[in-house]
Amino acid sequence: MNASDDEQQLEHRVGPVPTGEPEFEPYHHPAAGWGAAKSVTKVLLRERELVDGPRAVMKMNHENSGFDCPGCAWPDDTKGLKLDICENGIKHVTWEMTGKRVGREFFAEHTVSELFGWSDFALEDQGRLTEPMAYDPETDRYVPISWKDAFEVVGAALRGLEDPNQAAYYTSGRLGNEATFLYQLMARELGTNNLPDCSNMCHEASGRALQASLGTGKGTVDLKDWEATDALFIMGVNVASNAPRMLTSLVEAHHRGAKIVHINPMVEAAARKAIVPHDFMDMALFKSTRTGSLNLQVRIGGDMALLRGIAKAVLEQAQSDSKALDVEFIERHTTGFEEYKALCETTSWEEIERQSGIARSEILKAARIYRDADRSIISWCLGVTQHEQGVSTVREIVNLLLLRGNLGREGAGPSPVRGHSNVQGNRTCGIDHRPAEEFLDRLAEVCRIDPPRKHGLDTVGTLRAMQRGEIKVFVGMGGNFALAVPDSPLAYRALRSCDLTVQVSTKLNRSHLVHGKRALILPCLGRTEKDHQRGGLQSTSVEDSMSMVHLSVGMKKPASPHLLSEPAIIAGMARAALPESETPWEWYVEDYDRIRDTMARVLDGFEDFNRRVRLPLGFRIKQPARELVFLTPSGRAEFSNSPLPDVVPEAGMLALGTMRSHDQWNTTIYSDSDRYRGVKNLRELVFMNKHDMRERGIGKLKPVDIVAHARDGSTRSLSGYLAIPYDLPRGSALGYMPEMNVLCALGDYSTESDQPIMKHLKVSITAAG
Ligand SMILES: Nc1nc2c(c(=O)[nH]1)N[C@H]1C(S)=C(S)[C@@H](COP(=O)(O)OP(=O)(O)OC[C@H]3O[C@@H](n4cnc5c(=O)[nH]c(N)nc54)[C@H](O)[C@@H]3O)O[C@H]1N2
Ligand SMILES: Nc1nc2c(c(=O)[nH]1)N[C@H]1C(S)=C(S)[C@@H](COP(=O)(O)OP(=O)(O)OC[C@H]3O[C@@H](n4cnc5c(=O)[nH]c(N)nc54)[C@H](O)[C@@H]3O)O[C@H]1N2
Ligand SMILES: [Mo]
Repeated sequence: MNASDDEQQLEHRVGPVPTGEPEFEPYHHPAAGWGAAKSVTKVLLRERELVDGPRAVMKMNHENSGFDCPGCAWPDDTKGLKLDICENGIKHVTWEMTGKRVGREFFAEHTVSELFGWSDFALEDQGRLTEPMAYDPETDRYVPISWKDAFEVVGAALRGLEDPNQAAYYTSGRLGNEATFLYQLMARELGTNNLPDCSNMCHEASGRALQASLGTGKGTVDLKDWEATDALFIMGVNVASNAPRMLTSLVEAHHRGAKIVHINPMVEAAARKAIVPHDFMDMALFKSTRTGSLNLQVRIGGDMALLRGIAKAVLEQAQSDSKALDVEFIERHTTGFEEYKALCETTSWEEIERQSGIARSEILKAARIYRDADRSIISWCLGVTQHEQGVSTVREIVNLLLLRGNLGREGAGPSPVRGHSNVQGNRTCGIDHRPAEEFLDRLAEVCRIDPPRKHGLDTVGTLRAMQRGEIKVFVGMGGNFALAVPDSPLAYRALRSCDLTVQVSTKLNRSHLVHGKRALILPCLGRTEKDHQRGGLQSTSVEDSMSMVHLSVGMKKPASPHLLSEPAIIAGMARAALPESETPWEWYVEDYDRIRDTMARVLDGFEDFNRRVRLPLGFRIKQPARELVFLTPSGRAEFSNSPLPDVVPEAGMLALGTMRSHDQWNTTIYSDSDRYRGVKNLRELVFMNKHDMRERGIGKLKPVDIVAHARDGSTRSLSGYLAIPYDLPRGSALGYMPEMNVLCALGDYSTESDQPIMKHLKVSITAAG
């Protein structure tokens, strides 16, 4: 690639070329409902899937038949009866099932340099990849390669490394459990724990915080708890767009009389009212339900102060109200309460109001709801985690829950909303750059390998190592690493410095065009497709946000006869890299039950895996914290006591968060509209408070320059973005990923979680010069 590397703007569009003028009108309709239905029809038409699309949707997320919706990690309806679907799940599935194909003729027609100039939307819009391709530097084109030769290219490169740590193996959270297990086995048999994954960018903070506080790195509640709770606190998640099936739970909760508190700088669509997507009577009657009791528009990064305020209020209440705290629970199950109480007392209300951006009277309302609820659930996503203080904030969530014994009983507990459909399963099944010793011991014993003990690289670590020239081979098992990671120009340079980049993918994306000296595209089956191996039709398992593991079986004819399954591709690479390996790679791929039998012996909670995963709703992985068993050093749930960070922007500066629009799936863009936020034909925008705009002389839909100031003093900028006056706290601004990844400095990752700080950039915004 010869595109200029020094520019900070992305050198290509991400979204489609707009078909009309940018528009913005605040949205006042309920979430889901007919707007969603219309949007689905448009996508089905575009993907030429009007026949198969609806049929597939009927098969999605059904009790022990059909495939797991790859759209998100929200659990399936416990009753297993309803059609549990949503607009964005349908879009996501039809995106995979598209009738369009990108074959060898396409690659013969276009050089990689030319394709690099295309938008990311246009790249994926070409359809499904059909056969393995290798980069030919002579012609700057991808040319067909046989599977055998492709595996040999990978094998030779890996065998040729001086040190196995010169390779990194990235996982995106779509990968099923069986492939995940084989993938980490391959990396570790080769001798490295370099297993960066997308979770390093989303819920690393949640895992570390829950582990430290409760000894289990996952949420403790399930859907039954959601159905039983009295109060829901929904923090930093755009429910209607990113976890739409949660809308059903919110509507049910409201009907039951439960209170729902939304904590978000934006009043997102789900914080007002919703129409249950699969409730056809409600749809027909336009009957919407309120899904919010209280909105707290916290400033960016202000969640920890807000939580501290609620805790402070509950502790104050306890002076005159013997039921405000669950004293018995605190005494029996926790440690560190006195210190935390003292910390809450010394944190002043002025400080809490200033740091959260919320008036004390509003915080007291939330505290009242929390105090009056017998059972509370606190749920969160990226608005909480992608910050410097992500771990401390999640621990503060747990602190608040512990005060009233909201743990280990029905209807109560922490409930992180995970991202990719199997990102939680990936970690459970061994994708961890900091693996536990006990896990490695079991792996060594059962698989008879000698796994490395030294910790490996995560996502940020991999990019830094590439920058230093220490990574020669990069394998991307799904995802779109180049576009998803921070500091795009640096990331592009880093990837281009590799000797070999390998992408296992379903669709053409940026990571195929930002490549090493040699490069391979290895196309795989999607989750909706039939996976036939010697042992017959195979299924794979996935784990949802609430630790339920169940089977997913494809039902569609593969997009091309040349596709291989992910387990088969991993086995092919592993055999080529490890010709002498005693691991029965080929035998595993013949029948995934065999992989599961090995997993049952290695992984905690997977005993009798093959039988239990075939139970009607699968099985739930044991959650010690749920049973009030705390695998912490003290054997108790541990209160944390971190000081509040200073998150108030300096004079003239703003805090900028990067997030998704309604019509995108991470780096996959469906359109340039964001329906629930009232935006049309525009992605290159920044949402701002209207006073912040006026102060800077910026008009509605007028162009601005954005300069991000990194910790090391360097700056990154974007120009020509259009400002949208939005109901936001002063000092807070928001815009879209992945475009805004150019503003995220690689060095700006959380010292608590190593997660890139994607929700809190320090920026100055001025009217375009
Ligand atoms: N349709 C669809 N579904 C998806 C995805 C997708 O791209 N499209 N992505 C999947 C993945 S991988 C993930 S990780 C999840 C992501 O799901 P979300 O966490 O909902 O993702 P974002 O769009 O980044 O939204 C962040 C939300 O946090 C709010 N926010 C920003 N800063 C703060 C803050 O400081 N405090 C608080 N309280 N809130 C803040 C924003 O206003 C926004 O509502 O969704 C998953 N599901
Ligand atoms: N600035 C900023 N950056 C962010 C975020 C943010 O909030 N702000 N969020 C971060 C988060 S939470 C995440 S999870 C990452 C997302 O990072 P990734 O998971 O790396 O990216 P995706 O966009 O989900 O990957 C899309 C690609 O996956 C491939 N794919 C789809 N289905 C399959 C399949 O079944 N198998 C295989 N092998 N490939 C498949 C397709 O080729 C598609 O192009 O982005 C992160 N980046
Ligand atoms: Mo994610």
